[in-house]
Formats: sequence, C-alpha cells, structure tokens
Amino acid sequence: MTFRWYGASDPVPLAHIRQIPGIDGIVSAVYDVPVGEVWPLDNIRALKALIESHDLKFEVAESVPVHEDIKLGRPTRDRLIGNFAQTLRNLSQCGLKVVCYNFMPVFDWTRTALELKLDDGSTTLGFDADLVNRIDPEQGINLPGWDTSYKPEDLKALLAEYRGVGEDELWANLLYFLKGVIPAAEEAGIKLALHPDDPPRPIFGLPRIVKNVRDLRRVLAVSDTPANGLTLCSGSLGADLDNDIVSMVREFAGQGRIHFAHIRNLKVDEKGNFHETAHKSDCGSLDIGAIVAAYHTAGYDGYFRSDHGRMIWGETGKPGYGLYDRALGAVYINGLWEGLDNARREAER
Ligand SMILES: [Mn+2]
Repeated sequence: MTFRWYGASDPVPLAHIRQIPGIDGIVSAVYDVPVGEVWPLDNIRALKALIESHDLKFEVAESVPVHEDIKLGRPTRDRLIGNFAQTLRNLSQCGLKVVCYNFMPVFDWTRTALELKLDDGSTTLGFDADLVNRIDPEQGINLPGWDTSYKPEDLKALLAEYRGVGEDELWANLLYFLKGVIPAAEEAGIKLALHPDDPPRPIFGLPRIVKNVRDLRRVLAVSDTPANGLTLCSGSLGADLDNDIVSMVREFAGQGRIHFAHIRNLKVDEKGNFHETAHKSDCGSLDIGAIVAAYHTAGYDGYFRSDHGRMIWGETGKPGYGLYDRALGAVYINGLWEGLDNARREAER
C-alpha cells in the first residue's frame, strides 16, 4: 500500500504518512526538472533518501510526464523519447520498479469544482459535463485549479497544433512512443503502467485514447511484456458508467498486466457528471469491495494506492490530495484485503 506525495512542498509531511497503518511506500516524482528532460540520478537519489529516512520505500514513480511533442508526433520526439528511456534507466538504478505515465493531450485530470460541498460538510472534486462542453478553449479556459503553467497564447498555439491530431494520429504517436521506450524498460526491469484518461472521454475537442476496455486491450497488445502494463484507476475509468471495473480487473490483473492499482470511488450520472466520494462502496457508484476482491482473486501482488480523497476535518491543502480521507481509504482497502485473506484461509481449512 502506497501513498502519493508531492515532494518537499507537499503540505502532508512524510512523518504523518508514516503513521497510517499499513502504508509502506511513497509514490512520487522529480518535480524540479522541466518536462522532457532526463531525471538526474542525483535528484532521484535525494528524493529516495528523504523518503527512506522516514522508513518508507520509494519503488513507484508517478508520473514521468510525456512531452507534448511526443503526443503530437513532432520531429523532436526522438530526442525526448531517448530522454524518457534514460529516465527509466536512472530510476531503475535507484531501485524503482514501476513507472506510471499518461498520454492525455495538454491536460491531465480535469474538474470543474475543487471544493464541491457534500451533505456531510466535506468538500470534494466535481465535474460538470455541460459546463465543460460549453467552454470554448480558444476563448481561454477558466476552471478552478487549471494548469497555469500555460500562458493563454501558448495554450492557444498548442491547441492549434492538435487540430490535425485525432484519435488515430494520437494512437500512432502512442505506438511510436511505446516502441521507443519498451525495450529500455525491459532492459532496466521497469514496469511501465499507463494511467487511463480522466475523465475517459474527449474534452475541449482533444482526443482521448485510453478510456475503455478496448483501448486498454489495444495498448497491451502492442507488446506482451510486463514492461508494457497498466495503472488501473477505478475513479478515472469509473466516470463512464459503461466501464465495468470489476471485469477489467479480472481480465488484466489475471494476465499480470496491472502494475499499479488506483482505488477511488465517485458518484456519477448518465450525463457524465460526477463528483468524488469517500472510498467505501456505499458512498459512491463503484463497488469498491468487489473491485478489491477481484484483485485478490487474481492474485494481484502489485502496488495499491488510495486515489484522491475529500477534504475532511477542516484540512486544507492540495485538493484531492489531503492526508485524512486518503488515509481512511488506505485503511479501508487494507481492511478489505485482510478480510479476503481470512476468508481464503477459512476456505482452505
Ligand atoms: Mn488515478
């Protein structure tokens, strides 16, 4: 069981994470290197030393970002793919085992509310499909927590670049990327773990290609190697009611292709509106108990983490990434797992 941590600037201290029962690993990244550049050994070593000084392991990197030029298929991509491969080698040299990445154009996860108030007084992340559909990205995107690393004119130019990139082109660029990095990952003993799109549908006219079971099968078919695997994020995929997370876990964990399990619950409606909830099954639309049981039945021995949590007990900080609710989620998942272990032992008696 791991916990995501955003480095020294994260308001959640490692010392507090260490106190969550059952957590033994940190998931993090080198944040002070520009996207596309190699993560230097020294930076990885320093991060690892800091994490280990709190008696926690650092075996999963999330995420190594994929440069937009790779997603766009620009001529500069070969150098950037080479850099990504070198980062994998450096991570391996420092004892990392799994590298999470995603292939979402321009934007990582998208929400329309970061402090949506729930009936119990907690706040959470929400997504209003109509609101997003009404936004014309050409006029600028004004959403809470929006990636401000893009200046409006740069964003406009980048969106213009994507005008010729539909799902087929983006897929071809993912294929090119995978062919470039899988051999390096295999050699380094790194398991790549592609995170699905969040939410799993096109937004702002940008294509999305990792959004359902067909897409996941297509990615895995590129190369049948542990180096080419998945991060299965229940909350991301679960924002589409047609996605059956339990059957995905059965299929892909059964094949040993899931290397990293993100567990999150959310309440979603037919129109695609959703908000994130506490992890417990009856708090949201997903049967987390059944999802965790599917991992257990498949003999899953990879990494877990409780994904986003609500803000509770007056906590402030990075929306989705507070200490308390994610800790509750982790303990809940560990409790489910212990119950499944016990049930198996009883059955074998
Ligand atoms: Mn996730």
